[in-house]
Amino acid sequence: MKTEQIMASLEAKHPGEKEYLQAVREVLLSIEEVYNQHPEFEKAKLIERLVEPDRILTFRVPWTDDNGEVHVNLGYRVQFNNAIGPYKGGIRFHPSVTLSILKFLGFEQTFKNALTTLPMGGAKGGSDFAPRGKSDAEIMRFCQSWMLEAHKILGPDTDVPAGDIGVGGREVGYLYGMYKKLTHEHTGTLTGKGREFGGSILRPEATGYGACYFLKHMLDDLGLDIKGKTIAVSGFGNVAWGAVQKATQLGAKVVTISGPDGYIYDPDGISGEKNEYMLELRASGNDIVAPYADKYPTAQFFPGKKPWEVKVDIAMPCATQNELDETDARQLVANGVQCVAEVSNMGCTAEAIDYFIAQHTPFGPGKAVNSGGVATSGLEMTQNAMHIYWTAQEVDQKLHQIMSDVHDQCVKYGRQPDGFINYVRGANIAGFMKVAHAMMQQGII
Ligand code: 2IT
Repeated sequence: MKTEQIMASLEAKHPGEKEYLQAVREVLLSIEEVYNQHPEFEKAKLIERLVEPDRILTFRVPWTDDNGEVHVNLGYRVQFNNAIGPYKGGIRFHPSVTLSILKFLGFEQTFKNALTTLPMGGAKGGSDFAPRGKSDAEIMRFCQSWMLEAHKILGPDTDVPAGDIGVGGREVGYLYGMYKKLTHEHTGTLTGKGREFGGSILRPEATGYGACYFLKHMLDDLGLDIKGKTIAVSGFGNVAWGAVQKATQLGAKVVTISGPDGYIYDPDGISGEKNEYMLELRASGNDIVAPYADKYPTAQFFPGKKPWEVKVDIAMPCATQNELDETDARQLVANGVQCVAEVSNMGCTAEAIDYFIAQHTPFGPGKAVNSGGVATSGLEMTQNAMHIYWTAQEVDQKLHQIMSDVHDQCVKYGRQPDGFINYVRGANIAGFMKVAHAMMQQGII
């Protein structure tokens, strides 16, 4: 495989799809060496088949606001790869959503899902709809309209969506309600559902919890203890909330959260009631964190800035793609950061990751660190298929085991002769090898 040659051809075919091209390049560069040890992969044009999604559904999503005005958004479902199981991956509602972003997310999801050890293929979907400031009734009508089109290609053994940015328990409920009405079935075709109708009790916390379990393994390997460590978290959504809760339980102190308006620095630590207040801020629909500093006088609000300028032991980006760049990486390293666990999908730019690795700063990539979210979705699928219910304790125990297995796979493929673990390489190779072997056994399709 010649990465540059494949990239040139992809750039020509998909000009301007910068996030998608960024995600593909990162994976190709790290698997090139193992790929070249398998001439049968090259002969089967494995990479050429793997970098293009199986199919993409794009559609128009018309909806009516509370004043009777009609709006039209774009809807998508990118079914990327189902070599190891039914398509699986979240739905994102955000004005920044483009086909490029959903293709990058679907591509990443394919490898992430392979890492979870569960049989799930990769997909992603969503819309450029902006939930900010919308009423509950508007959100419901939008979700219903999205599903009216998308349900045609979904199914419990075909394609199982879940939440992502802008899609939480409320939206999954509305989406599932319409899916059920249209198909006359109750087979659990979405995950992240309410626990009253088949949802996993731990799904809301799972991404953040899993990220902290992974972080703990990273620290264990370094001979460090999470207890007493200070952590900078970005974002203030579901994922940040779960990460803050678990990190605090494990004895760390989270000192930042952030929103599109800036970041909050709270040297006393964000925990307990303060962490729950974060959910209130989110539910307000305004998408700002500034009010935190009005409510809690120990905290300071830094408008328009990112939390990576704060001196901390650990950084956990939990917001969105490319939220941490090389300048931020340099600042964190200069301030003595000991470990970076990327929780958002592609939260760090390629330059930031290269810098961390060059400095031998342990860096866990999103597809490994945040895989506990989709893994718990996989457990929800199992519960639904078996018509059973697992307790929080049972789910947490399984999640623990999965994160430990994901970490082991990263170590297996990422440990360098000098002992440093290149988690990016480890996660990409482990995820790729599983998908590659599955594709090889299924022929040219
Ligand atoms: O990025 C992700 O892994 C998710 N948004 C969760 C996907 C899922 O199907 O639970």
